[in-house]
Order: sequence, then structure tokens, then C-alpha cells
Amino acid sequence: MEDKILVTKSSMPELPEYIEEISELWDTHWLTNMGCKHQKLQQQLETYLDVDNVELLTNGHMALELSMQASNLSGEVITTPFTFASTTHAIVRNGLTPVFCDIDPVTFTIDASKIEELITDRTTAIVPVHVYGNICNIEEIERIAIKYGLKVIYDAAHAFGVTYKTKGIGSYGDISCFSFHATKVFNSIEGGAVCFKDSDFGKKLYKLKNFGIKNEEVVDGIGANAKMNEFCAAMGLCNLRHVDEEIKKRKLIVERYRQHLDNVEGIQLSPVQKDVKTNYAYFPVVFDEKNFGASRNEVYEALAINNIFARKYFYPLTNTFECFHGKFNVYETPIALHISKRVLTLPLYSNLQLEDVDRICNIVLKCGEKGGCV
Ligand code: T4K
Repeated sequence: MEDKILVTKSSMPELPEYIEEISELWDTHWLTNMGCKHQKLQQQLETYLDVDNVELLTNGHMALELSMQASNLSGEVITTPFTFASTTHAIVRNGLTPVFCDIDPVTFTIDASKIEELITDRTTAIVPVHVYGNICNIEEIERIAIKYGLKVIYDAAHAFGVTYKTKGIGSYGDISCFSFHATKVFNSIEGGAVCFKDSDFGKKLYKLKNFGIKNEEVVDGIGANAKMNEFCAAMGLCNLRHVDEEIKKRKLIVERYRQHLDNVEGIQLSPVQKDVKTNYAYFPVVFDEKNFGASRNEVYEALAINNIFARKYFYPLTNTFECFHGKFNVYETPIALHISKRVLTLPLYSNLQLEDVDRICNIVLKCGEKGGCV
């Protein structure tokens, strides 16, 4: 039996490169609290992401949670349930009420044409998600935000390195939050970043990530601890040197997938978006059982039998989570519900072999043939 193929595999530099990067830490003994690796990565990311300011954090979740806190939001926040737990949890953990907007059936991002009808006098922000590296309808979201005086905080966890109209995706909206988790296109083991324009917001965020400390004798905020440590920052510095190469390799893999799966009846793939340079973060496939001949779950099982572990990102929807005890009505987001029951993200990482892509696609396509997935 072949080795397991998982949905992704962390990108890592060659070991000597990482050792070289961290060796300095044995001289300085400075391991965390905004050391030199942290500062260097922050600066390099401002350039790479093409944004005004970057603040590094322990992970993408704290980037979201503390960004919302530093924005002094209250009341309701419009978002989507077709996302990882983190987005909704960050809203709820800030004492805010998520108001779920449905998604666009093609891009899987928030359907901007449905946002306005959800705005009330309690709405203070929109939290859209750039799902799988597909970007949201930036212009329409901006128009609505300006019209109603709302903050826009993008969950850009999947959008590292994406550009729109040649500008870094993190430069749109008030704030964009990236994840540098081990499973992402760019990783710092665990890590995250907030991109922003407003320097007052930046000062608040910085304090929130460091206990609210102003100086050695004054603590004037009730902060958390969300600082990126030096080992993570060093991993980030190494991986940043190779990320363009990684994205190029991902592109070849995605092209191979598309050769097999484009124009197959009953299969929907991500769109190629106009004016977007994508990062090939995930390879989602939506299966329409009637037209394809097999359900998403049958394909998932058929792959698993062959030691290939695709994932149902994003199923279940966050508005169905048990922790919310039925508080939200999932039927208010019917398209998100429809997609979440049918989507499967196939394995995708830079050193996935093209022959493995062929094998994965053969198994998938066989499921659609008469006789099913056996
Ligand atoms: N917003 C969105 C839209 C997000 O998708 C996420 C995270 C966030 C916010 C929050 O960002 P972070 O706080 O995480 O920085 C994984 C990731 O843990 C999570 O970061 C990611 N989204 C989510 C979509 O996927 P799980 O529970 O599926 O992870 P796990 O442990 O099952 O790993 C998935 C696969 O990744 C494994 O089968 C193999 C591979 N893997 C995993 C680990 C841990 C590696 O290759 N190396 C590793 O170290 O959540």
C-alpha cells in the first residue's frame, strides 16, 4: 500500500537553513517578546504582502480576535458560516453577535448582494472570508461599508500572497488577518499577522498582544499574550525565501487537477477570478451527486480506502456548531449549506507528485462511473 497522502503537508526549509537562521538565538538568548527575528519578519512581510503595516501574532485566530477587540466593535457583525471555526469564534468571543450572510455559489465567499438586507442599527462591522484563496467582492463590500459606516475586517487566512488589481490583498478593507499555520501556503509553524492602515489601531493591537503593557510600570490595557516567538519568526524568514517557488509548484499541481476534472459533468471547481493572482491554497471540488454519479461522502470514502485523506473544508457550517445550541438558523444560508454538504478539498501541497494527482483523479472519476466508487 502506498504511503498516506494527507490533504496538505507543511512546507519546510532544508534543515541547515533553519539551523543557520536560529543559531543566533544561542548567542542572544532572546527567544520571544519582539526580538530581532520578529522585527525582521514583520518588515519583510510588509514588503512581500504590499501593505502599509504588519503586526505579527501567535496565530491567525488571535489575529482575528484581537483585531476585533482593538476595533471597539459592538452589537452585530455580518459574516458567513462557510469558514473555519476561528472566524465565528473570534466574533462570539468578543461578545458580538454574528449575523450570517449566505455565500456566492461560484466563489464560496460572502454574497455581497445580500449584505445590505442584514444591516441593522446594531451592525458595526463586516467580516468576510477570502475562502480557499478566492477573493471576496472587494468593491461592493467597500461601497456598503462606506455607505453604512462599517468596519471591514477580512479573514485572509487562505489568501497569503494573493493580489487583486496588482495590489496585495491585505491592503483592502480596514484590516486583513492572515494565518501562518503549518497547513498554510506560507507558514511560521504557528503564526498570524494583521495588516492595517490606521496607526491608532496598530498601537491598540500591539498592546493587546502584550498584556496591555505600556511600559515597565504602567499597564493601561487588559491585554492577552499573542506574541510570535523567535523560533516561529525564524521559520517564517526561511519559508518566505521559498514561498514564490512553492506557489509555482502548487500552480502546476492545480493545472494537473484541472486537466482531469475541468468540464466533468457534476463537478464544480473554483473559478479563475479576473484581476486576481491567486496562491493555489486549496483545491475544492463540489460534487453534484445526481449529475456526477457519486456523492461527496462516497468520494471521500473511496479516497480514504486508498490511503488518500481529503478533507470536507468547510463542513459542518459554523452556524450549526453544537456549541451554539441551535441559536442560528442554518436555512438562512441555503447556498452555504448546499455547498458544505457537497465540497471536498483534495490534497494539495508543493511536493505532491503529479502521478499522485493522476491517481487521485482516477479514483475520483471512477466514483462517477456506473458502478460507483468500488
Ligand atoms: N480563518 C480561516 C478561514 C482558517 O481556515 C483558519 C485556519 C483560521 C482562520 C485560523 O488560523 P490559525 O489560528 O489556525 O492560524 C487546519 C489548521 O489547523 C487551521 O489552521 C486551518 N484554518 C484549517 C482549515 O485547517 P485542522 O483541524 O483541519 O488541522 P489538522 O490537524 O487536521 O491538519 C490537517 C492536515 O494538515 C493534516 O492531515 C496534515 C497536515 N498537517 C497538519 C499539521 C498540524 C501538516 O502537514 N503539518 C502539521 O503540522 O485545521
